[in-house]
Amino acid sequence: MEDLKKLYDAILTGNFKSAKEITQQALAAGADPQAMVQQYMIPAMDEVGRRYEANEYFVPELLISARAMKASLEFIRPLLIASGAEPAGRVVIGTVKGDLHDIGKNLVAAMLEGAGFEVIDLGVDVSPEKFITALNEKKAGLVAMSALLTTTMNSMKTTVEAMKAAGVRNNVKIMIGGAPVTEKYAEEIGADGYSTNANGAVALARKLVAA
Ligand code: B12
Repeated sequence: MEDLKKLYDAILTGNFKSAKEITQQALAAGADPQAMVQQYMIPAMDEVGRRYEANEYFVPELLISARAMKASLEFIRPLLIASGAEPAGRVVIGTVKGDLHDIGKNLVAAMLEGAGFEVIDLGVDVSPEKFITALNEKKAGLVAMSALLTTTMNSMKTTVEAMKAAGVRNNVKIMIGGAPVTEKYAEEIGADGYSTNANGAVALARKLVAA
């Protein structure tokens, strides 16, 4: 699959048109979708994350790479589902109640998807009840909450408490993030982890599903 190095490059450089074309051509030529994801696409997003952490890439580069990854995954996802390949984990993600900021949340969702997680994105202004319903329906092992406002951070606490009251807290790992969130706050509300950025979110999710 030598020419699939081009797919790696297209994702790394955020060329979504190329990513789409190469994916379609490779699949038509009989390439193995799982190998494409594992050997080229996830490594490309891992490298994007590494560059971001090294301050070689910034938010715009992350976003365009994530867009290229998504473009390619649109063709691959149905084939993976049909083949019954197991995702790395299933994550329910959303921006908490009262909060409409979704750029960071979308980035985290895209990076998780790029890392092989199945992501159920509930959008913004997500109530505790909506998180709980999705966790029950989708049998997700992870929940990821985002908040950008000091005033809406409290919705994370309310959601954790509602999860406890609904008896679902012990079935899931909880990760939180967003600019005002700190490790101390994560501990305070009883979340299992927090990260300051999308790349760290992937490492955290991998750690939490392995625990
Ligand atoms: C864009 C923006 C908006 C846009 C949002 C558009 C959108 N679709 O998201 C709009 C214009 C709608 C908006 C509205 C408001 N905003 Co605003 N907004 C911002 C701004 C400029 C950028 C946020 C952003 O996208 N950052 C880029 C992303 C990539 O970073 P990020 O979100 O932090 O995400 C990263 C990490 O935090 C982490 N992460 C994020 N989520 C998660 C989740 C998990 C699980 C993990 C592990 C990690 C993680 O990974 C991400 C990627 O690395 C910030 C200022 C700033 N510089 O942060 C203000 C800011 C957040 N907004 C602010 C305010 C006050 C508001 C308004 C109340 C303004 C108003 N008076 O109407 C409203 C609130 C609306 C609402 N109810 O939510 C304040 C918040 C102050 C505070 N401390 O509470 C800020 C800080 C601006 C300021 N300096 O005053 N806003």
